[in-house]
Amino acid sequence: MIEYSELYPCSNALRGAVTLDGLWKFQTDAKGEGEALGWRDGLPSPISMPVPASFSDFFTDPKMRDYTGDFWYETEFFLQPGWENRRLWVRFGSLTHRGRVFCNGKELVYHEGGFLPVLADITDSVRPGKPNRLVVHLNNELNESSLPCGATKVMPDGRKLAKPYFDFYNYSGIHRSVWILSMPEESIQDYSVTYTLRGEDALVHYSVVTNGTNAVRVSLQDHSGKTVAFSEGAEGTLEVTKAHLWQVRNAYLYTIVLEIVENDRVIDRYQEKIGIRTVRIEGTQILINEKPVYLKGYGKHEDFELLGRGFQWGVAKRDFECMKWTEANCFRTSHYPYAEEWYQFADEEGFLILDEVPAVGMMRSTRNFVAAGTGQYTYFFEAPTVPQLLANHIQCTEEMMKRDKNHPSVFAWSLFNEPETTSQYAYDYFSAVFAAARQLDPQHRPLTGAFEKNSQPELCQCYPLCDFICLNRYYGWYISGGPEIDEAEALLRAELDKWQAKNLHVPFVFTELGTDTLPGEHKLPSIMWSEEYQKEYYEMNFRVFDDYDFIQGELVWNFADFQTTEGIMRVNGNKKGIFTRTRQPKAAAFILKKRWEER
Ligand code: CKX
Repeated sequence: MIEYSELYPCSNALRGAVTLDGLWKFQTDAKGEGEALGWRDGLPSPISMPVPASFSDFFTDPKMRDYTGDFWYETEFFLQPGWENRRLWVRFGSLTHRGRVFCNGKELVYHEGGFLPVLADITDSVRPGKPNRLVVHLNNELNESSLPCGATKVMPDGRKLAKPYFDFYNYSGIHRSVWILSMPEESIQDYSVTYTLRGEDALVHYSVVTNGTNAVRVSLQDHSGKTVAFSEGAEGTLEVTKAHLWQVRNAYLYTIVLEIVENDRVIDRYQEKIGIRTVRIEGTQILINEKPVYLKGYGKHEDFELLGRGFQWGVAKRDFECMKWTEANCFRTSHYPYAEEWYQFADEEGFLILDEVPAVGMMRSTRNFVAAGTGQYTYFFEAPTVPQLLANHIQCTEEMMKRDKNHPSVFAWSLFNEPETTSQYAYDYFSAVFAAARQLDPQHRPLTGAFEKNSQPELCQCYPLCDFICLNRYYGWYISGGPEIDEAEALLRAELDKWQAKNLHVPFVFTELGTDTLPGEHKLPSIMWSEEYQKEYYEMNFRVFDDYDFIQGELVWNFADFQTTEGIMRVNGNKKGIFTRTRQPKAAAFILKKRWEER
């Protein structure tokens, strides 16, 4: 279990939070000798590097852009006045893919996994009134027990190169904000909420974890700041009369205020926005607040020009505006948990999130998308790295659920993307992942994962583990594309008929479908890669979906063009975006907009 608090930084009269975002020092360490040479005490010849951002796309030298191995970041900070006798933490939104943190030369924490927060208690390492040196030692190599999976190739000159088993660039660095947090000695560590709807009213069941024994009290404020419910005790229920529900694309957020009270004095306070809503699956329907919802939206990436995977509020804002313009209501955090700010934004905008762990690349192929799209078979789970992979997978799932559990936007958890699922090994592996995950979410949200073409109804061993079934299918692109699109339609219908014949009575959601499309490429009649073909492909797929009532959602691939590893199948990245990488619509965007406005 994680001993530290994953709560998002919050500041008020009792808690402080300041970011260290800005220009840091940076140095690569190709020989991995920085540790022995004492770089924890300061980098010998650094260059400057923006945080948060991936380092890759700032460089003009390809060897620096594709740098794989150890690298270091460093910055300096002062404590704020009044922070001398406080408990102090440093919090990284993520360190990709693994990192070790040092404060004034003292090693504080090592964390594996590049997409979830890393925290270290710096209380005993900092010097009030003096500059404090924060150094981070990172590594971005891929292997078959890392999430995501891949390999690291050593070139004849000794240089390392990432060989992802996945179709997105191996962006690395400090991608999310870094915070120094000041907290009281006795503090709120965690909280969970679950909901019951009772006619017009709602019950908010809460439980609060602190690191002390003093009393806890909890209140709920409405949009205007008025307290509408109050309760005492670390566990309890807030009764909200005439509750405003958090609805899809019509969000209402309350603020929950948690306090620790010692002798009538409040010694810690944590406040966060929450939304009252329920999630349930009934037969083939996904119910939010007991009403069926059809998922309309996208698989996304954290990806943008120059910044790579670095979080930027401006990019998030534009993405939500574009998604709303098409009347989308949902996105999948393919293929890793995103920066927490995405979830806060989705909470406000009423978007549903299918939250995904970085369990991608679980097929031994560096052109995995081809294997996955065409149904080529590759074993994976028989490999000897499995015990460590499984441990990492469960740890990631646990950290993601702990971090994201209170967001109303998160309606379900995706525990994998396109692994090999047809062997007994795969079943054993995923049974362990699902069993662990079932214990973790206080709201018991549905669990699923995205299945690729190999995972056919007669072969897949793992779909029974899922509460609803997500299909990534490319009939008309990887299979029977262009002039063979009629055949593609027949093949898609044939597969759906087989699923239907199984009478599973669960919802199915398409979590990927799409065609690479070069913006501005026009052709009449259409050919593959043209904007016209992207439209025709979607029209065909949507026509089929509408004939199967167990299909309860369509998350198209991808929201926007995104960067990948170079190769003969990718022209400066994956071009399946409905929007370009700079977020301008391709012609198919208007097809989606029309369809989703009417659905
Ligand atoms: N699915 C058939 C995983 C995504 C890829 C996508 C693609 C594949 C398709 C597999 O990460 O980008 O090839 O476009």
